[in-house]
Parts: sequence; C-alpha cells; structure tokens
Amino acid sequence: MAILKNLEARYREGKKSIAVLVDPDKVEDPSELDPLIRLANENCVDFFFVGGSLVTTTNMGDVIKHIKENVSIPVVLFPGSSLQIEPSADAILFLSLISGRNPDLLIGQHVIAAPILKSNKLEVMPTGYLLVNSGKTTSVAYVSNTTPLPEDKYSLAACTALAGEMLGLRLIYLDAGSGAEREINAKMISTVRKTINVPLIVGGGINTSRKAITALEAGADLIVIGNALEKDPNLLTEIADKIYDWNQSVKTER
Ligand code: 1GP
Repeated sequence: MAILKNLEARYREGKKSIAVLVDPDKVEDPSELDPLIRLANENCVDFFFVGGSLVTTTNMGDVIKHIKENVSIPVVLFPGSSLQIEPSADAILFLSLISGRNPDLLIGQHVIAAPILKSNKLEVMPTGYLLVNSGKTTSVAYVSNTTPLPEDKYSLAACTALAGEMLGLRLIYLDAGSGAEREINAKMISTVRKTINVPLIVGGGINTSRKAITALEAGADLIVIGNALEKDPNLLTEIADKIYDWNQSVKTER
C-alpha cells in the first residue's frame, strides 16, 4: 500500500502532488516520451498515470517499461477497462465510475479484474471516479455510456463523493475528461473537498499554470495533466515550481 499510504500522508500534511498522464494511444515509439520523462524527473513529478478511456494499441507494456527504465517515478495505471491491466506498473487506480449508473463500470469490470489483480503485484487503489460535464462530449463520457455530473450541481457531486468514501473508496477523482473544454471549477472542487476526508484527485482540461493553481487552492491534493503537456511540455516546470513552493510553505508553517 506504499503509494496510497504516501498520498494519504501528503493529504494529511496539506501537501500537493502532480501526475503526468500518458495516453499509450498517442505514443508511436516510447522514445518519443524521453523529453517528457526528463522534465518529469527534473521537476520531481510524483506519478506517471498511464491509460485512456479507449486504448487501441498494444504498446502499453512498452510505454511503461520505457518509463521505468529511465526514471524511478511510480507508474500508476489509469484504466478505461479491465483489459488495461499491465502488471509491470506499480499500482492501479481501481476505478468505480460512481457519477454514472452503468453497472459494468460500477462493479462489472471489477469482478473480471479482481482475480487478475490478486495474482500480480500491482498495488490496488480503490478510487471513486466522478465524471463532470465540461462543455463537449468527452471520449470517457461516450465510451462509459454515462451522463457526466452537471458542473453546477455542487452538492450532488459532494454527496456522490461522500457516498464513495462511505463505501470504502480511498481516493476520489474529479475528472472533466481528457482535453476538456472547461476544467473542473473551483467551487465544485472546494465543495467536494469540504465534504470528504480522503485525498482528492482533479484532472481534465488543466492547460495553464493558473488553472493548476486554482485547482490546488480550491482543494485538489493531486492534479493530473495530460493533453496540455503534449503541446507544451515546459508547462510542467511552471506548475511543478508552484507546487514545490506550496509544499515548502506548508513545511515552514508547521
Ligand atoms: C483525463 O484527468 C485526465 O482523464 C487529464 O486530462 O489530458 O485534459 O490533462 P487532460
């Protein structure tokens, strides 16, 4: 439980973390990731998340292998389905899509995945996944066949997250979907943050350092950035510097 325990400890200390999302579908040759891997290492990125709502290629294992050969940052699977289990990663977000009412993504895929996960060393991180409306239909909304939570229904999001926590889920992930037009708004993040007592992951459409900081100030404990780094990898340095400053100030306050 090393990664989950670490995230929980950081949450209790008020420290923030950052994950870089790699979609294997967008990687033709794993060596393309080298600049991003180098930047992630230099900027003390906490995690690589690997996965996507629809992975059509078979290179997930190669992508993970390449990351692990070059850097010691933990690799966490962010799977769109039980087919995306790659035992060479360090951990898996065991996602239940609790904002939706698709039984397959609430429990069905998990039944299929459970015996496979039992037989390998992946750390299983039970995660309540809430998909929030972000303007246009994202791949995850379409593929999951679920209706995203309306972005102004704060208490609905908070009650959903709370129910997830009460069911024993250890992380809550608020996602606007990859490449979202609108990131999760600050009020939704802060409302959910005030309601739950587990680490809060926020992602989708974070493409400027201002948006990243807004999410962190509103209460995100871990932000996930994918698309924006494909366009401008240097954004990572800007955001990681801000997180570093934040974590330093938390240290001095205590
Ligand atoms: C998507 O939260 C992730 O599920 C990251 O989204 O690619 O828009 O950064 P982006």
